Amino acid sequence: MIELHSSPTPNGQKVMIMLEETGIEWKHVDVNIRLGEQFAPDFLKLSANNRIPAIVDTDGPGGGRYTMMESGAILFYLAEKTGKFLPKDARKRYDVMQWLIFQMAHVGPMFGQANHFNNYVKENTQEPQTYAQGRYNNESIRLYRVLDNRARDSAWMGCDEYSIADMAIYPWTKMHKDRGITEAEYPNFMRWYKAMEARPAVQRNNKMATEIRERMTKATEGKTAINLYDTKDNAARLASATQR
Ligand SMILES: N[C@@H](CCC(=O)N[C@@H](CS)C(=O)NCC(=O)O)C(=O)O
Repeated sequence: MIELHSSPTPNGQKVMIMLEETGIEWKHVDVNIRLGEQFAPDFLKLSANNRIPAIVDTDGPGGGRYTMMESGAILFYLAEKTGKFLPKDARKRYDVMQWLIFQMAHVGPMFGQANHFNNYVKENTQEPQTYAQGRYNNESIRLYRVLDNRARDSAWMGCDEYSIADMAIYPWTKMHKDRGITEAEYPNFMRWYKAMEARPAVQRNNKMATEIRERMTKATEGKTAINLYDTKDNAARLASATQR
């Protein structure tokens, strides 16, 4: 049984999609990052970097509990454990690795920074971060072009088979309309995106993500949400949660 300690952000959802696709027994353990639950000492034992997602496999390698952080590593782990969505053929396997790591190294960090500065500016109108916004939004658009080119040359992002690379990329691209990505200009990306949305496991993920988000919003009512924009605050929270 896999416990997913997480929040339904893109990094959380990619693991949810994999769990739904494989049909493995799993459950979601809510870690409400708006309430700072990622700094709780018990969660830090699973994820030293105080970030979701983390998993606990109650039947890990060699038997017994095994815990993991980092969503990309978790996808490789689940693919190897179940023998699904990471091709055995060497060329396809390495292609999938490249595109999954492309997501981890570029799509996630750049889209994440673009979201961060766009939202920061919305909530702190007195100090617009125009340079940072421009840098990360422009880089995000360039990355959509890379994805469109890849979808022009390959049925799926990793290789000619659906794989963990697609699951890693998809949740990050859900906000493509807000970035001005259109079917006319990015037809190959949109072909792939629609193929993703047609998958029952992806549809189940999207429904679950909404339900979990609603549950977490309810849990936040009447409580003070933490300021995720202030890294000094986060350092102080982490320092108080961890002992050397
Ligand atoms: N490279 C990590 C990134 C994880 C990450 O940034 N998680 C975010 C949510 S998507 C988080 O936990 N944020 C909480 C915080 O910043 O305190 C992964 O892919 O697992």
